[in-house]
Amino acid sequence: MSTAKNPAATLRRREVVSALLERRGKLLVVTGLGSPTWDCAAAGDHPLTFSLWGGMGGACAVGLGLALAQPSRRVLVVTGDGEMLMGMGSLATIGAKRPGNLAVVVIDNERYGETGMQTSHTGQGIDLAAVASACGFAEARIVRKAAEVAGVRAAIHGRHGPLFYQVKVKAESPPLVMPPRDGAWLKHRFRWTLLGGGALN
Ligand SMILES: Cc1ncc(C[n+]2csc(CCOP(=O)(O)OP(=O)(O)O)c2C)c(N)n1
Repeated sequence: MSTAKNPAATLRRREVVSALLERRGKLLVVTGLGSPTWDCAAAGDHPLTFSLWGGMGGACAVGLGLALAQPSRRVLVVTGDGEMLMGMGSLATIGAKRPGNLAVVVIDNERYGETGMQTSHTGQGIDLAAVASACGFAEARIVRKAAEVAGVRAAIHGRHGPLFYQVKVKAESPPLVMPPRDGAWLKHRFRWTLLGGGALN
């Protein structure tokens, strides 16, 4: 739904995600299922990316747990508006725990892209950034312009959180780029890289 308050999106999801993951350093990344996972894989497979292949609604909860367990590391959740809507209660829990090292980026195409581009709630005026703001996030806003993306990346690495960015993107389906598929292997690789080999004993 394009209105004066909600103009047609111009940002392209792959460009946004690859810019956000540029020079990511020690950043820990959790990806919401479907298209946001393909976007992150397209930016390059990485041992410190934990991809959720099917757990819809769980990305923010996993990111919160990670942020609490690893307070000296920055944690980024990259997810979709549909996935975020399913896990909306996690925003309240993040607001209650207020992890300063957690950022959430919602790639908002206003659609359930993966299952046929059905209009989601954000396409009918529901403002997830306002929900995050009401839940006490340190910063929560909608992002529409390419010029804002570098600032979001800088905030992910340095600003005291929790942070929430709802990035309005065009509804498009770029070519699938999939990360490794085995969930147990992904978890072990992540833990090994983060904690060292002893963590797997
Ligand atoms: C519990 C559950 N319900 C439904 C699905 C099917 N499903 C997979 S991806 C998806 C849509 C995700 O939409 P969104 O998070 O907005 O991502 P997009 O692909 O639009 O970027 C759905 C409904 C699922 N995997 N799990």
